[in-house]
Amino acid sequence: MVAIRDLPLKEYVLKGNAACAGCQDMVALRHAHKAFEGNVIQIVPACCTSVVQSLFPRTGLGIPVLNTAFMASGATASGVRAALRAKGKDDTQVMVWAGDGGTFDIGIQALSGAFERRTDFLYVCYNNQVYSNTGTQRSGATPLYAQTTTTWYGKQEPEKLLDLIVAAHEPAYQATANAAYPRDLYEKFKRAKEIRGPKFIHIFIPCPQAWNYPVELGVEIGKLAVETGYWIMWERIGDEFKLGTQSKRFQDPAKRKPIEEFLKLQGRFSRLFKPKKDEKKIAELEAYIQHRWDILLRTFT
Ligand SMILES: Cc1ncc(C[n+]2csc(CCOP(=O)(O)OP(=O)(O)O)c2C)c(N)n1
Ligand code: SF4
Repeated sequence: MVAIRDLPLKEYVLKGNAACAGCQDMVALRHAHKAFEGNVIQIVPACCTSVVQSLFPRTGLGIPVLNTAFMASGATASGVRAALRAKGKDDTQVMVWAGDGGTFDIGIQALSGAFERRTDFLYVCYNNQVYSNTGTQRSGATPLYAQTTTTWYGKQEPEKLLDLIVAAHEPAYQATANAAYPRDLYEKFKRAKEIRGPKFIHIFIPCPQAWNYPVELGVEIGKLAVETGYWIMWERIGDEFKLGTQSKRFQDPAKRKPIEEFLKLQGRFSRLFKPKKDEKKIAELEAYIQHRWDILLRTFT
C-alpha cells in the first residue's frame, strides 16, 4: 500500500472552498485527484460538490469541471468521451462525481445508459446517504431508521442495493471505498485509471451536517462502519472479486464491533437510544447488515 509520504504533493482540491468543516467528500475527492494527476475532466451533477466547487467567479477545484443537470451525468460522460475521441485526446480520463441522490435515484437511468453503451469513464458515487445540499432529505441510499428532515421518525425502508444494480451492467471495474481509508482509495483510483470501459467506485462519506455528529469524528465513524461490518470494502476487476483486507477480518459476525458503537455517535440515530434503547430495531439493523454480506458474497463468489 502506498505510503502517505509517496502520495503526489500537488493539490487539485483547493483551499478556501465552500465545503463544511470536516467534509469527508473533500477528503475522498482530494485523494481521487492525486491519482489522476490532473489529466481528467470531472462531471458534476447538482450536489454538495457542485456548490463547493463553483461559487462564481472562483473555483474550488484545479481541474476542468463540467456541471450538468441532476439526472444527466451518465449521458454527459458519453458526450464528453465522444468529444475527446473526436479531438484525439482519448487518454484524458472522464469522471462523474455524483452524490447518492444523483446516483441511486435521479441519475440512475443515465448511469445505466452510459454503462450499456460501454462508455469509457469512471462513475463515482460519493454516498453520504442523504440529499445533503438541499437540507437533508431522505434518498434511496438512506439507511433503515436514520432520521432526515423527511423521515423525522426514522426511515422505515432499508437502502437500495445499488452495487448489485451496477454489477448487472458488467462494468470493467467496480469497487467500494471509504474516505477514512484514503490510501486504499487512492490505489483504487490508480487502478481504475488503467482500465478502459465503464467503471464504478462507491465511496462511504460521513457527513457531519446531515448525520449530526461533531466534525472531528468523521474518520472514526468511517472506520467504525467497516469494523461493525456496516460498510464492506471490496473490489472487482472484470469478474474477479476480492474482499478488501479492511473487511476480511470482519467477515465473521462474531469478530465485528457491536453496531451500536457506529450508531450512537450520530444524531440521526438518536431515536434508537432515547428515551430508551430500542433493542428490537438495533437487532433488525444488525440482521440487515448480515443480509447485505450474504447477498454480496452469494452474488460475487
Ligand atoms: C431536477 C432537479 N431536482 C432538484 C434539484 C435540487 N437539488 C440540488 S442538489 C440536490 C440534492 C443532491 O443530493 P445528493 O445527490 O445526494 O448530493 P449531496 O447534496 O448529498 O452532496 C437537490 C435536490 C435540482 N438541482 N435539479
Ligand atoms: S453537507 Fe456534508 S457532504 Fe455537503 S459539504 Fe457539508 S459536510 Fe460535505
